This record gives sequence, structure tokens and C-alpha cells, in this order.
Amino acid sequence: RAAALIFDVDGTLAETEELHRQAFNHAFARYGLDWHWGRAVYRELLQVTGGKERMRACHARLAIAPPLSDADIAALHRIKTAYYAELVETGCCALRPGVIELLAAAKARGQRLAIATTTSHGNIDALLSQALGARWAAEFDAIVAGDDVRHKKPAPDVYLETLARLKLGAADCLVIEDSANGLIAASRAGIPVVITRSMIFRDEDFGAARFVLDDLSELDVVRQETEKQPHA
Ligand code: XBP
Ligand code: MG
Repeated sequence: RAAALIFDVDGTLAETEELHRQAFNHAFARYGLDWHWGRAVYRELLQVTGGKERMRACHARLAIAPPLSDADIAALHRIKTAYYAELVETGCCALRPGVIELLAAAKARGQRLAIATTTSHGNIDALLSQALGARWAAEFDAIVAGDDVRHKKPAPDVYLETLARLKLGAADCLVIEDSANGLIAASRAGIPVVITRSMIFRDEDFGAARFVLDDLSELDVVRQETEKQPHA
């Protein structure tokens, strides 16, 4: 049994990407930028992890691009982040099936909890305060966000930093992820991964994962199977 469960946030704890997309589009319009990310385009752009990085990548792909400085990107991202929090605070984004039950069961079994995500502390807090209450963070021993590390997923940095803060080895932990980039990041850090398929990434290559589930309500079945004692 793992000593700690490390959770990704977007796609894993909740289906947040549609809200992120709407928040980006809100920011573009507010900033007077003639951009709109439709669902299909956004799905492709999601291969670039991190909102600021995603906007930069999109900008680089445009043939004739107006100059967009680091300050512009930062300003756009601030507008996007504030609007995302507003959307999440309406309560429209529930946690995915099985998440609350798994968090409670893990705690009851004495497992520690951690978060390793590409998004920001503000966004994690907006989502989890709404879903778990204002004191949610007390249940987690490490919360590592995208800008806390040098390189975002699929680099292993966020997972290595989480292990360092937990003071645990990779083999003592289990990561719960929804994307191939997240799976690669955790695998590079040496941590076994369970995939919970999300709307956006459900058809990616998860060959390196320990288990691939449709959602986390299936995890208890897996646990019972793997922990079954052979009959004497
Ligand atoms: C999630 C992301 C994030 C969000 C936007 O990846 O890629 O970039 O889409 O968040 P993962 P920010 O689930 O693998 O952590 O705009 O706050 O960067
Ligand atoms: Mg994710």
C-alpha cells in the first residue's frame, strides 16, 4: 500500500478544462485581443501545459503576430485566473465521481495526501474551497503548483518536488493523473501512476500506467483485487 497519494488537479479531481477555455477567451476579449479558442483548437493547445506557456505557443504559431510581450502574457493570465476563480466559485464544477470518497478512505487508512499540478495555487484553492470547504488544505501534506518549479509537466520537476516535501521515495507513492503528459512526468520521477480517464485526454496512450480507470469510483475494486490474500 502506498504511503501517499499524489493527485493531479485539472481533469483528475474535476473536469475543469472547459472553464479554463472560457476564462482564456474572456481574457482575450477583455484585453482587446482578436483571439478565440474553440473546443477543437483548445484540445490541441492543451498539449502545451501551463496557461502562460499555452498562450505563448499559440502566439508563436500565428503567421503575422502582433508583438505580445511577457508583460502582456502576464496581464492576460491574471485576467484569465481571476475569471476562472469567479466561474469555479459559482459551484458549477463538482469533483469527479469517487474523488471525495477516495480522499476520505485514504485518510482513514493512514495514507498521506498531496497535490502536484501545472495550474496555480489560486486555482487549486478556488476549486477545493468550493468542493471541500475553506480548510481543505489542512488535509494535504504537500501542494506543489506549476510556478513552484522550473519546468512544467511532462518534466518530472513537480513530482520530484512533491516527493522532496513529503520526504518519501517514489516507490512509496501513487500518482493519480488524467493526461499522457502527466503520466510521463510522474513516470520520469519513478512514481507508479493510476489514470482516471478525463473528457479531453481519454484516448491518449496510457501504456505506462499501472491501471487505467474510467473514474476513481473504480479504484476500490482495484484495491480489493490487488490486496486479496491468497486462500490458505
Ligand atoms: C493542466 C493545465 C493547466 C490549465 C490551465 O495540466 O495544463 O495549464 O489548463 O492552468 P495538468 P493555468 O492537469 O497536467 O496539471 O492557466 O493556471 O496555467
Ligand atoms: Mg490533468
